[in-house]
Amino acid sequence: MGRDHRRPPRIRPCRGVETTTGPLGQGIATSVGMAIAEEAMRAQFGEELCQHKTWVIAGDGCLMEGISQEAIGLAGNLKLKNLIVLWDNNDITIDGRVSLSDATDQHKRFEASGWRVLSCDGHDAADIDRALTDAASGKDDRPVLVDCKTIIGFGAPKKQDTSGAHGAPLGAEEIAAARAAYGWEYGPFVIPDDLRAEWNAIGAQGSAARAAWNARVDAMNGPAREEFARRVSGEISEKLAPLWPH
Ligand SMILES: Cc1ncc(C[n+]2csc(CCOP(=O)(O)OP(=O)(O)O)c2C)c(N)n1
Repeated sequence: MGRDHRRPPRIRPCRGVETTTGPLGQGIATSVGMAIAEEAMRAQFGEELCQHKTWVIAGDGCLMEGISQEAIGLAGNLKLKNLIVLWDNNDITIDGRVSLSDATDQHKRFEASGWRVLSCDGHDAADIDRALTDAASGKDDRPVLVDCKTIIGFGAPKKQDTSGAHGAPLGAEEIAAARAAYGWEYGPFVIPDDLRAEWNAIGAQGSAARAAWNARVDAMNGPAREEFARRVSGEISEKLAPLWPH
């Protein structure tokens, strides 16, 4: 969540992502707000209509910003059990290794703030699946940090695990070597048909649940339905509207 610190958070930058942020620290703070909204909606409209996880991908930089502590502390205190943060723990920032500027033990920090902490190998799909299944199981009422150990620029022989892979193109030579390391034989932006079919099948897994949810929303009546629709659409309430900058 650290693309461009001059730009404000972006709403729905692509399908499946609700927000991204350039300013480090704002992403994790926004996600705590989203998880609070989920709790509030569930309390008011019930689990049949509101019961979802807030999934976050955050880098070292997001966790280094001061504001992240206020957000993490609030999430732990409020027991936001449906908040799951995947920490891209690659040990690299824009200027070099994290250890240049920070020696925080993030596991102890999150645990001290009331979070559950899990770990996985961020390059091993089966291990990621294990950790995410555990994180989503709702074993207790704490928000969850999943420490995903990763290598930035994985596969690029000279630039991997360095800040050289952070924000600049890898260059033709490194790209060719990384493709060879992965055994990836397709051209740029080509998605092979079999992989596309598998992804589409995974995407379709939730369609029955979605249709059932739509039916439950359609079955709502009266002012509750109007209020639910307004909130989901993001329209500001009459009470708040006068206070909102235009
Ligand atoms: C508040 C703020 N300060 C500074 C920056 C500039 N900046 C962009 S990326 C970055 C480092 C981010 O490191 P990390 O989150 O570890 O990302 P990775 O190197 O793993 O891609 C910095 C300092 C920013 N985006 N926001």
